[in-house]
Amino acid sequence: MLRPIANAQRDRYRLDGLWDFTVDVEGVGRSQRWWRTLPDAVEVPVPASYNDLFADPEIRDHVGEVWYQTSVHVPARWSGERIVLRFDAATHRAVVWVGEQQVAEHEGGYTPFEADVTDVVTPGADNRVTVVVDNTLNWASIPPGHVEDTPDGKRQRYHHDFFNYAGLHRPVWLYTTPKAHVDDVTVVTGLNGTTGTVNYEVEARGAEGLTVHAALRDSSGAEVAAGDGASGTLEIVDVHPWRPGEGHLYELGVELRDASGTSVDAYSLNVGVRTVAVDGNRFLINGEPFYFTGFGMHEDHAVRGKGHDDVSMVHDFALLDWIGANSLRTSHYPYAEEVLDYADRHGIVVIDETAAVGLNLGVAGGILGGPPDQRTFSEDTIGNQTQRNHRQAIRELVARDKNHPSVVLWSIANEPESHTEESRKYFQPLFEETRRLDPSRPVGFVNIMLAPPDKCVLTELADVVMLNRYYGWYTHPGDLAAAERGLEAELLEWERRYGKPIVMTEYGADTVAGLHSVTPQPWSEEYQVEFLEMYHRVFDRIESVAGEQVWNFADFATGSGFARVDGNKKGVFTRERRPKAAAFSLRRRWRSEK
Ligand code: BDP
Repeated sequence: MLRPIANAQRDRYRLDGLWDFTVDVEGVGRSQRWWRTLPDAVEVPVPASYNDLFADPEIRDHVGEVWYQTSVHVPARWSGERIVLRFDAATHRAVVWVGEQQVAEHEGGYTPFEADVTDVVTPGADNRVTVVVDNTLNWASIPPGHVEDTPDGKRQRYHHDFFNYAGLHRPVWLYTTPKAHVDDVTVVTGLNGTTGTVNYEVEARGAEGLTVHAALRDSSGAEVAAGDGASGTLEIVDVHPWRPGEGHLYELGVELRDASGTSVDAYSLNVGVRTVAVDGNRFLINGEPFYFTGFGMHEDHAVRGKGHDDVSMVHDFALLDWIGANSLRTSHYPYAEEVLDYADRHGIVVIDETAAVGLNLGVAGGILGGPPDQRTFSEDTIGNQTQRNHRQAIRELVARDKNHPSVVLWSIANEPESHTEESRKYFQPLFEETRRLDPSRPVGFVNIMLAPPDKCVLTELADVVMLNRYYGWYTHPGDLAAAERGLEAELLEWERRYGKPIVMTEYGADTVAGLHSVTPQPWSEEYQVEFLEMYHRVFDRIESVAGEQVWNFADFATGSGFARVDGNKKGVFTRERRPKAAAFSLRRRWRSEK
């Protein structure tokens, strides 16, 4: 799905700002047709999570629907154009009305959706847009969860370890295209010595009789290659590749032209020419071994929750640069498209993850020990409908992110149950689907410590072994010598059995900033430093380790639990992005040695 752009043929508005907002506490909004008027509305900012805006637990912990409404003036000059309303994200599902008419419905909280509203809006007038957003997680949703009816009301339960922020987290757009328009572009790049190749494929709508022209320009605007036809290969002589640390980009412009050569529609996107491959136990970018350094992150900030904002994004990337990180994982859901654009431009490597987290009833709130009597995969829990939604989430992720050079690896789930026959049955078709959708990138999933090398039945389906391990925290807390032995033995076993690259996608220790200890004790800054250094000694002894991503970049909000003090404290930075001692130790390692 292409992002809205503005050029000679297209226009766009961002509908960000204050919208009217009502929490549907009684669940009556739909029957009372709140798309007409929202009763007792307050104002909320879009984009943002709504949970922490008000000093009100009823809003913060609401389970169910909330309503957003705004009015947008559609310019008269837009009449005759195709007009589209796009939501970059509505967490976790939404229904949209323009005026009286329902125009869109979407399941899944982290991928965009849009509606052609050409015949619904009135150009030259104000038009009412209403969205109902539902934060409920059920057994079929991605991520899954379930709602408990208690004497005190509904309670949302889930098996992942971050707060269930909800709302309109990302920009909302009203944009135009010509009626005959470019609907999708897919780009796959290659390198052959000093020549770069860009395979492109254009899908157009309403474009009978029109031809496609494609041209690549370098950063000075000079054309370096061009071709005609809805698909083709463009060659760049003396190519400047995209590579980690250097986000060199070309611009691909595609045009629909009529018989006289006039441009009817045009679309352009950034292209980084690079290759990705797995060769034995090495992860290759442009044919060269790549070692991931960096973090699993979260879209998480005080007050705005998961709301995207460029200020925080630029600052987070500045800290990644400061510390010497070359990569990140979008744990545990697709991040805002702005983040991937930024990573493209700055040469940051991305492991792109779906929101399939918590598909594991052996875990509760990120911690081992869920309800013992329930099976993860069953008709009453995670079943066929979940799998359908999961497949759809993968489709939407690949459709959205396939053209980003920064994305080098798909992660189709975080820490699912992966040691049972049922898990194999659930996941095998999803691996196949991901490869079918994008044969150009490796595919993996993130393995949990409950499924060691001799028990995991999914790793053989993956190109890369991605592991989250907590030796020295959830096992052997405070005993780093025993932790070191356990970690090394396990990694050697993964290496021996699979011969694939191993990326440690999580390792970390909760740390209270400012808590110090002469002998390194868990929760102290000194312990976090020694813990990470122990892991690094082990990684440096094992040839197949192809990357290290610390859990987590920053402290983040979670649901309530006795092991979470004001959230998860495994950040190397605090939630306000102040460094803990570990930040300096990582910086020494990543900026000098790695
Ligand atoms: C892992 C999860 C991550 C948690 C982390 C932790 O992947 O989301 O936050 O553990 O417990 O299980 O800190």
